Amino acid sequence: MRYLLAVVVLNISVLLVNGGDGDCSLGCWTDNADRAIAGGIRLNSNNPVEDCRNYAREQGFSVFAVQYFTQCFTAADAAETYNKYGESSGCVNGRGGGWAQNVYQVACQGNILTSDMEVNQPDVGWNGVPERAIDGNTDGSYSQNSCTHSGRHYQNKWSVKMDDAYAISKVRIYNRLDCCQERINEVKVFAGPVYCGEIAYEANKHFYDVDCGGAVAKRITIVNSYNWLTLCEVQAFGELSSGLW
Ligand SMILES: [Ca+2]
Repeated sequence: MRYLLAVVVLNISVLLVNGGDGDCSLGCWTDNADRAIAGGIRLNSNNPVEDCRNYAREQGFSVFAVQYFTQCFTAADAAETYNKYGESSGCVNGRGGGWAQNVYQVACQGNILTSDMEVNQPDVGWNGVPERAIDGNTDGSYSQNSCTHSGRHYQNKWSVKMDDAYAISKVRIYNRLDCCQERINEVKVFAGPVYCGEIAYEANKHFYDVDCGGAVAKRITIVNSYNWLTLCEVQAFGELSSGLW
């Protein structure tokens, strides 16, 4: 049972990476004439993900899907039914396909971090200033001036302070790709004081997602113990928290 659960969790995380916009997606799922999401096509649009999200939000629904490139599906119980016919590999560019639908969460806000936030990095080397990790550019080539760089110290840190408290679902870190990729191994992520997890290095992997489980925080801190710390981009996902933090 524990093994089965692990497989399911693994599959979901893979789908989150591959399903459309990566941040708000629940993956690509099969549909048929007896619709997985009841209610039929709600609208057709050339900008279907945004328009369908807005429509679903107006209705008070939590989940919607885009199918066949322009079609919007949503329903009050979409979150319970969207996966009833199993996974599909037929989705293209986040807009689904024939009998294949990209499913999204309505409330997902995308990347919380913005380039005007306050960042901190005690040690800077090779002009790798901390602002580079939130400049909106995920390029993994150091020559593009969009990756941070520290010297080699114990407990190398980078942090960002958000304007409000968020329940952090996950933090995404884009690694450098032109050199020295392995330095990202065992980099640890914290949401406020809560330890979220650490990165296990894989060759040529551009980004890593670390699950923070909804920890409420105003600050995200990334720590590399005795190695150079380079972050080509940091993104965070979650919901604005109404808690008193
Ligand atoms: Ca960057």
